[in-house]
Amino acid sequence: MKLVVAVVQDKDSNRLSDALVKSNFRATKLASTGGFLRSGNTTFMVGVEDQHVSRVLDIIKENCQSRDQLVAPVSPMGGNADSYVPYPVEVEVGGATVFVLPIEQFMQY
Ligand code: 2BA
Repeated sequence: MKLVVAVVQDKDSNRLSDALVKSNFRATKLASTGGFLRSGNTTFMVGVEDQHVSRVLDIIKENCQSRDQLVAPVSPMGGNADSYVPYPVEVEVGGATVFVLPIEQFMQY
């Protein structure tokens, strides 16, 4: 069994949830924040049998698109000045950042 952890953009999260449920995969959505943009994204945890991992990855690929995002400068007040970006920058975000981890044990009580 594997745990698929996928960080996706909020704009894709409902579509991805619907597609996973429709294909009978169980998933948990967590509200998360990107370390670089410091804006909200969504992290999916999908526990899945090994033989279904590639189907889950396909569903993620089909439902998450990459977008260019303009990042406004954020004041470092109260934060860490090391990561301060003093001018707007455009970055390409997504489609999805995916990790596949082995699961040692899976229990439901
Ligand atoms: P953020 O950390 O907010 O990053 C958003 C986008 O900013 C990234 O898109 C990338 O294009 C750019 N970016 C990130 N760090 C950068 C840096 N040090 N210098 C220049 N540009 C940088 P994605 O790569 O598609 O990542 C989307 C989100 O996925 C990330 O949001 C983060 O929440 C997650 N993520 C990406 N790589 C990860 C990793 N290795 N470990 C954990 N989470 C990761």
